[in-house]
Amino acid sequence: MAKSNDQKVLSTLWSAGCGSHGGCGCEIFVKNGKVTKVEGDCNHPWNQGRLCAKGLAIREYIYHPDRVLYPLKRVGKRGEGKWERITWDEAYDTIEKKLKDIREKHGAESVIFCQGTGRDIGGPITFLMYAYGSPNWVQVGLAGHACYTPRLGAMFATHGNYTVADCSQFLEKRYNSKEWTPPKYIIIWAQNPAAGCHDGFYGHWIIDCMKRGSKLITIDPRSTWFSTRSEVHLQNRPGTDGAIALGMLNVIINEGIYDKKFVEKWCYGFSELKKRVQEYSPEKVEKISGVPANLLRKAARLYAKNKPSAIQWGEPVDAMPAGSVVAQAITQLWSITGNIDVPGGNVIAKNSHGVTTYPFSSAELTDLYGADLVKRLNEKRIGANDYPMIKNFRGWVQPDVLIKQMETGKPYPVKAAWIQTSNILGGQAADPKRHYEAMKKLDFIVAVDLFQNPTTMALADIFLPAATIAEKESFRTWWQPLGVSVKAIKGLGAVKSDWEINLEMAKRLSTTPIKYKNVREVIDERLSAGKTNFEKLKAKGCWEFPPKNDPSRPYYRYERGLLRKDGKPGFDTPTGKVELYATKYKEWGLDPLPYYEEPKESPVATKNLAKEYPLILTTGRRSPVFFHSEHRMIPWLRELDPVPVAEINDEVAESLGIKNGDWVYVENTHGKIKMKAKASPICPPEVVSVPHGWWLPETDGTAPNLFSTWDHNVNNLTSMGNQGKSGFGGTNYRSGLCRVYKVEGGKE
Ligand SMILES: Nc1nc2c(c(=O)[nH]1)N[C@H]1C(S)=C(S)[C@@H](COP(=O)(O)OP(=O)(O)OC[C@H]3O[C@@H](n4cnc5c(=O)[nH]c(N)nc54)[C@H](O)[C@@H]3O)O[C@H]1N2
Ligand SMILES: Nc1nc2c(c(=O)[nH]1)N[C@H]1C(S)=C(S)[C@@H](COP(=O)(O)OP(=O)(O)OC[C@H]3O[C@@H](n4cnc5c(=O)[nH]c(N)nc54)[C@H](O)[C@@H]3O)O[C@H]1N2
Ligand SMILES: [Mo]
Repeated sequence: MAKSNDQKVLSTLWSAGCGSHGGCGCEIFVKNGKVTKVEGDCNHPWNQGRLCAKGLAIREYIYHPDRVLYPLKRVGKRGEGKWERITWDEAYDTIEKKLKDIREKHGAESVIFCQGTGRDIGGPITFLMYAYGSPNWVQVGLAGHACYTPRLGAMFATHGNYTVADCSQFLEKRYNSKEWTPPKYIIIWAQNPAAGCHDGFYGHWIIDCMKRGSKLITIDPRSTWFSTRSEVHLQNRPGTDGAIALGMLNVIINEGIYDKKFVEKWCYGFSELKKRVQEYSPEKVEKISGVPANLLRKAARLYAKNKPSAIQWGEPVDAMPAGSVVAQAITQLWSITGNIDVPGGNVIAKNSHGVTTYPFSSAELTDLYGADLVKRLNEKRIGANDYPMIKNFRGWVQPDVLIKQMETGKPYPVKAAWIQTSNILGGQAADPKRHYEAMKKLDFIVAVDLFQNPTTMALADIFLPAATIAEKESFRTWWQPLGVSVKAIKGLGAVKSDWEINLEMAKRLSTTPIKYKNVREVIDERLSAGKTNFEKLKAKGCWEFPPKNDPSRPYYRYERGLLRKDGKPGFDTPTGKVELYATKYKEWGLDPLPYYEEPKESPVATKNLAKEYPLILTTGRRSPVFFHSEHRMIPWLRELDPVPVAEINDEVAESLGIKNGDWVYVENTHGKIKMKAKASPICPPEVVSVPHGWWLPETDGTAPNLFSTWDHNVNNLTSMGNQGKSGFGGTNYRSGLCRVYKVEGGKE
């Protein structure tokens, strides 16, 4: 876009730098080996030249004076902040020796491999973990595994594949594609796509659809940019979305406005579902959720009667009591209306060209490391034996079980942690103090990051410096298109890419030989499943859509036999149909039909507590300029969002003597944190909305201050152990109780 004499490198943005769920095509401008600026690539079909503030600010991230550029060894006590620069050889040797000793004495399973959200890390971290022989791959402290996995699990069980609102993102000509049509209605459910890229979905796509006629329905306790442009806004009490979905199903089924042909031919268990939803009349749902029955009816009718229509949903669904059950109910809306894998409906999303980064499938794992390892992994994985859905769906540890196991040492002790791309204490974990106490006792902790943060300062013994996206080669298969990231500059200092680090460690720790000589060989082998390689993709501008008739291209794949291994028409489920009655849930000892479950802490469930803590706390409102706890040190971004802000209803604020801009405490039974109040009608009277991941990199990083994380991280008000029956959901990230009052003196 901009005229420049600098060398222009096309690439695909992902971590590290912009943070984000990534995938934007970008132009990295380079002069004398230095990045001068980053812009969006107009030719990339996903972002079409646009780039978020985090992407535009990557230069400030790469050259930030606080970036750690050399491996460090802790020389003082944990948290003292005393570090010594070491060579990579010393770092690798130390880690190799420690981890081998631990494996010998306690078994490989006693080492946990910890990541944060997707980013660019799933591939390298599982690769290393399996090479070492541990089954314990985890987002530490992500209570109830409340991000994405509950929704994925529900979709896997009910229709065998993931779906997403169809904004033409799977077609290279995008909005001009002949086979695509815009959704008539888009329901934006528990998500604010104006604030961030969500699981490979961009907010501006919705605006592009609106320009082409799409209308909106929003389901969100707060007002958002989208809700104010919606025909219907269902402003529910946080955590009651399961009831909303069941109420909408009730209306659609009882009024006979579902897609009868689709249900008859492609759905299993309709009569059982019909019976179940009778328990959820709109009037009953009004009592639970606060949403007027007639508004609920209106939303259900608009969605069902206008085909095609789509639903786009967010993380609060995962964090509901029984997240996988709420997700199941929502999937049934697009199923019974026949809005699945149709243009403008909920389209099935697959990894482009069938290329996967992670998790390596059991078949691949067996080829790589042998059948014994795979068998042993499943036996030892933390939480897998407690929760059949954890065992049978994805290779994660159950984090609520993990924290107990770290504390008790039962059934076996956790001895060490490899933390890569996660700020456990400063953003990810519920109840970070509990995690701090438990992890402080581990024998050995490695952190791979780019900056010191509360977790690395408090816990790490060795800090390994990772490369930014401009300093490494990588690839991206997450939904589509297939993309590669190109190394635009030489890494600063001694930084290495996550793949480089993990490949080297895997070679040292694996019990069987690792065949890859370098990272490029790993990347090319992964890409070979798509009959392409790194250089070919780079030459094409860094991205490519799958060829015609590839199963990863839409639409109507269930009719064309492109979803099942046996090549027969139908869905990839035991019955070959969309399972409204989920036989897999039944097999796992769960209710095969959806139901409503009240949050564990709420004005209804804990009436007495609500007298003391009368407001409902919902946390984790995304900021468009930060990715979780990242970016607080980046000047351009911090200027746009300088302090943590609690949104509170203006009339409630007035009644509490709180003015816009006052410093307030948000407090509950777990503790209190400090935020600046934003008094406005954004939140309804009963709700307070607080962002997560706040720490102040400009303050003292050593313990006990740890960059002020105890003062501002809202997770100090959350807890572990509220998971649903499946092991998923049921946390209090998105609905708990609190009170708010002014900080005396009003100062920071
Ligand atoms: N209260 C509350 N808490 C929440 C949430 C909420 O809604 N409310 N949301 C939860 C959710 S959904 C999630 S997914 C988690 C996310 O939690 P995390 O993914 O752990 O997010 P961050 O806290 O930003 O920590 C990421 C760390 O990785 C580093 N990093 C970034 N990119 C790279 C890279 O490429 N390589 C390496 N080696 N390091 C990198 C960053 O510098 C940072 O220190 O937080 C959860 N926490
Ligand atoms: N810029 C940026 N983008 C991000 C992230 C980031 O940190 N920064 N994080 C990424 C990650 S890992 C994730 S998981 C996603 C998460 O993204 P989302 O979960 O979609 O988070 P938000 O975009 O904050 O939208 C949540 C919306 O749900 C509403 N909400 C809160 N509680 C409830 C409830 O009980 N019911 C309903 N119906 N609505 C509720 C909130 O008011 C808010 O408007 O974002 C991803 N994208
Ligand atoms: Mo997430």
